[in-house]
Amino acid sequence: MDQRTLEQILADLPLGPLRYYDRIASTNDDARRWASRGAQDLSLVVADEQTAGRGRIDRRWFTSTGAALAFSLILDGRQQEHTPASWLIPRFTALGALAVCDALQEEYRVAAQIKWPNDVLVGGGKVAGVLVETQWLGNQLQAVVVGIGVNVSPVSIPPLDAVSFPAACIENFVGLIRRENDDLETSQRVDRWELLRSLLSRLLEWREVLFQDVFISAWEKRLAYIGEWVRVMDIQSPTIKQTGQVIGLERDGSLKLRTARGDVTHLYSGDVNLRPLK
Ligand code: BT5
Repeated sequence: MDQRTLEQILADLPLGPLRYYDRIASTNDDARRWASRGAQDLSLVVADEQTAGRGRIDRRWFTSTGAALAFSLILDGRQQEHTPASWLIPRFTALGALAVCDALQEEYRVAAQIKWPNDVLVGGGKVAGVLVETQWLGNQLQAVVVGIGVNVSPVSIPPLDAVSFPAACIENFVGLIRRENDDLETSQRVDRWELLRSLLSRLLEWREVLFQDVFISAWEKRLAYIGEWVRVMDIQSPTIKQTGQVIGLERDGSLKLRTARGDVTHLYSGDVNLRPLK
């Protein structure tokens, strides 16, 4: 891929300027630097390979060359002047995750779910992760950087000992799909750049209604483990903070859990990992 070709592929989307790299440390780092120098709304950083891709609390995110999507979209923070600061990270994380789910559904009929707060699962494995970071100047929000990594082909799946939750990739599911009007099962390769286009297009649509109830219900419909019991693990240490049954979302983006005693509690912090109890 090269910058000009990618610009052409994305030409029908109302994006800002694009930066394409064959290899970069982290698209989020580049996007944050760009944002701090006043990047335009919807500026986009895309890389084929990341050498220091990041997850939450600086955990490693693997992006191998030619096999995955890694990009960061810069959104102008001034549009969020009236949004409570505590809503920003959960809501924009869900924006990225929901766009991934929709694109997979629409392009490939692959059913994906959101493991609160920031993972996209297919067939129980993690195919994508979202890292949202905010850029402030004093108490003025300059930008929201939405970083998304998607595992597309099998080589994108990190080694088992490098991940704390089973990883998966899209192509392993697309081949199993029977396409409409087609008697044969097709083993179709996923075009990463078409996937990127579709994903960004869904993201732009959802952004228009990001703080409306319709967004919360779409997000809730995609939630993994609804009705199931989960362990809430501290992201820093392998300790169980609590267990509960996932019952849905609150308007502020917190996750509602019912405890064994029947009380409803809310999970606010993104610094947790959910694990099925079984
Ligand atoms: C995430 O963090 O899942 C957010 C990942 C965001 C990556 C994008 S790529 C573009 C942009 N630029 C960046 O530098 N980052 C963003 P978290 O929930 O903390 O998950 C991190 C954990 O996922 C790691 O500790 C591993 O266990 C696991 N992991 C790492 N790489 C993976 C991969 N390719 N597929 C599945 N799991 C992975």
